[in-house]
Amino acid sequence: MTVLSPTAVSAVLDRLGLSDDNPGAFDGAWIDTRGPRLDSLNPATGEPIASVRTCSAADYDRVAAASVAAFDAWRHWPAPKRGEVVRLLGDELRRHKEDLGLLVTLEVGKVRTEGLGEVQEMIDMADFAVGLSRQLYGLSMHSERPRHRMYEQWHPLGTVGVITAFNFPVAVWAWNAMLAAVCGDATLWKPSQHAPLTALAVTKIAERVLAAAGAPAIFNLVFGDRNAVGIPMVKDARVPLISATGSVAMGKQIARDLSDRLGRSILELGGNNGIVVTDDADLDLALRAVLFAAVGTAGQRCTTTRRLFLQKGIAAEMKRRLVRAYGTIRIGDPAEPSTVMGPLIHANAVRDFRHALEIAVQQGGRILHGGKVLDRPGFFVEPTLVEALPHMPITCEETFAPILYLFEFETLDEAIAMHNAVPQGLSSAIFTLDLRSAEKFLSVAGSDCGIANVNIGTSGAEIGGAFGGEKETGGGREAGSDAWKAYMRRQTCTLNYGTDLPLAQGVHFDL
Ligand code: UN1
Repeated sequence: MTVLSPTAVSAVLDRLGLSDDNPGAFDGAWIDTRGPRLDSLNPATGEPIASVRTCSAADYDRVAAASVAAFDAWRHWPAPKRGEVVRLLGDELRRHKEDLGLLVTLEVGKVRTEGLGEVQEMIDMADFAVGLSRQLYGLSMHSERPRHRMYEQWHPLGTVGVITAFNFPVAVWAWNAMLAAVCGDATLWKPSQHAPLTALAVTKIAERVLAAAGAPAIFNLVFGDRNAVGIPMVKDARVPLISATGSVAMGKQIARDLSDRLGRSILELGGNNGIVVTDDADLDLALRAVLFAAVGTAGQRCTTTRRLFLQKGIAAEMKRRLVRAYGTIRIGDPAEPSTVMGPLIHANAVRDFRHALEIAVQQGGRILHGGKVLDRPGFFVEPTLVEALPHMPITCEETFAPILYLFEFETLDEAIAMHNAVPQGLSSAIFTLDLRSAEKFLSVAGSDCGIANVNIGTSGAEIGGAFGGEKETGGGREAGSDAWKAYMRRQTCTLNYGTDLPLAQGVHFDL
């Protein structure tokens, strides 16, 4: 059951230009692709919403060629003019925020506010990229040679292959596509198999904006599985950069394939994020942050908090509060505005949840709350708290579900060592009111993650910072700060305006 009637759902699909049977590729025109049809399911009901035709390898090839041609034209547009097109795209996304947000809820099960947040993240990225279009700065250097000038400049790179996951079905595309667009690149998007409709809807909006602006079709889409689309794209020498979000196993495969052709990558892979709570922490704040970070999005963010380290003095109290709060989480229809936690994405995710808990118990873990799959249609589970022992192997793995492992510690050094003792390195946080503890956590002897926070949780990063992580998270950085540099090629230029030819390093080459 969902609060959205079938008529309401069809109205949203209509307004976003989606039909019962949608084409799965856009290269400037919507292509009648040749791969099998795939239903997009509503994870809250298990029922199909609409279907999309997937691409064959030949379809991929055609779209990639068109994308390269679009890049060829687009790169000559001045960057601020490219920014103007991105500004129009941001405006159009604002106009469709409600419908797109609802579609995110329908297709991937995010609760309403998170579905809308996803669209807001695209809008924020558009705004950021517009400003950036006038700030693609290079440095100038003082040459060691007389009457020489040295500087660097940034040129467009090419077509960027963007592989996104179901959990941020459009925001992560925007992280890449908005930057790529102002940098003068085209994007070739392979959306998640579980979220094709939101990708189609966004591409249709982008299509209209590009056409109205007289811009080349730089936002391309290829919907299909790894064999038809993913692998050909990663191996395609026409695509100089692959930006991929997904599992560590997927990232390793991509890295291997790219190394064969020395292609570039931005990898955003698994997280296993921890929060440290010290004895002096503001426990009210810590509790609220842990709830959002561990239970929000049903535990399906790469930034989800999966491990909680509690100092001995507050551990019992925090556990009591957590168990009480977990008991009040409203699980259910994500389209219902009061729901806090929606479903997992599919049946396999439910199986992984069960499996991880079985192993956790075998390894000595004790379930304090939750652990069950809900007996209702769709893919719902209980948010779960597990008292864990240090070094339980399952706690070193990322299970994409709302399971939070609880550990205790005595000293901050011990907490940091436990925190860092996992292969992933995405996001981390400490709750403390002590300046020394906070600074230690942020210091070189502290968290080894790409993101480290004080008195806020591990998830829900703003777009203004560079997003990404270390170790098996893959090392990539997307969104804000200077992440744009990955989407351009740097050229170092030395210009001689004199009449002599002095050599660098004092070398003489006299004939
Ligand atoms: C992801 O889960 O792939 O920081 C990205 C966050 C979001 C992005 C998560 N802004 O939680």
